[in-house]
Amino acid sequence: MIKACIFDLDGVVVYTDQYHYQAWKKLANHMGYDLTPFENLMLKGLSRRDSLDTLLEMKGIRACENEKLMLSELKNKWYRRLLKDIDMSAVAKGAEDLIHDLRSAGMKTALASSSKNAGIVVKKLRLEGLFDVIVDGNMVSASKPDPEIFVKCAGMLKVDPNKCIVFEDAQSGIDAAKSAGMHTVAICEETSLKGADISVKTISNVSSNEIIKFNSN
Ligand code: B16
Ligand code: MG
Repeated sequence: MIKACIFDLDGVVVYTDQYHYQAWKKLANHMGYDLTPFENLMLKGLSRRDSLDTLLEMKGIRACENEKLMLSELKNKWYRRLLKDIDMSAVAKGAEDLIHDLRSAGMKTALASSSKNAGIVVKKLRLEGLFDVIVDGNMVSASKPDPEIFVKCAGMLKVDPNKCIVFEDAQSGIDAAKSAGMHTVAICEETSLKGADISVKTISNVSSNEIIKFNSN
């Protein structure tokens, strides 16, 4: 039986993945390149710095440490600007109901986001009450696909990793959850993610009963 549900933030609970994409695309344009939605899949779920390194490598751009710092600050400035107008319409349809249903059934819930801006989003949209534990990019040293963030959540919730199920929209997140020994639900509109136990197009397609009855053994 599953005892804890761990949710990614960007692209799962809120549609901020679109804002991250817009900001990365603007940065790519700033450097004279484009970034397609398909190329953006490689960046999803990674920390800001790992995303930047992936983007630079993808486009064959060399940059020194200072330039990388400047570029990642620029991307963050643009991302934060997009966050200014964020409101409840950015919350994924069905996310709050699903989390309420799972909590009513006795599940513990956690948020595990690589984003250092997760706190701003959670506070602005008043989502704190949905989670027993919140772990973000400021609290880990290695980002997804490293399992650290999920292992940390399980430890704070005091639940065995094998009794946890992770909801993710990025391949790096599915890989991280698998490495942590957890079960996975892939939320992915365009393409399928490899290795997930359950796959749905949006979080509104997740059945709380399926999660509650999921056989974790
Ligand atoms: P920041 P998640 C991740 O959040 C995003 O998927 C990823 O696109 C972003 O680069 C990363 O956070 C870092 O975000 O620049 O705000 O620290 O999907 O793990 O909730
Ligand atoms: Mg995500």
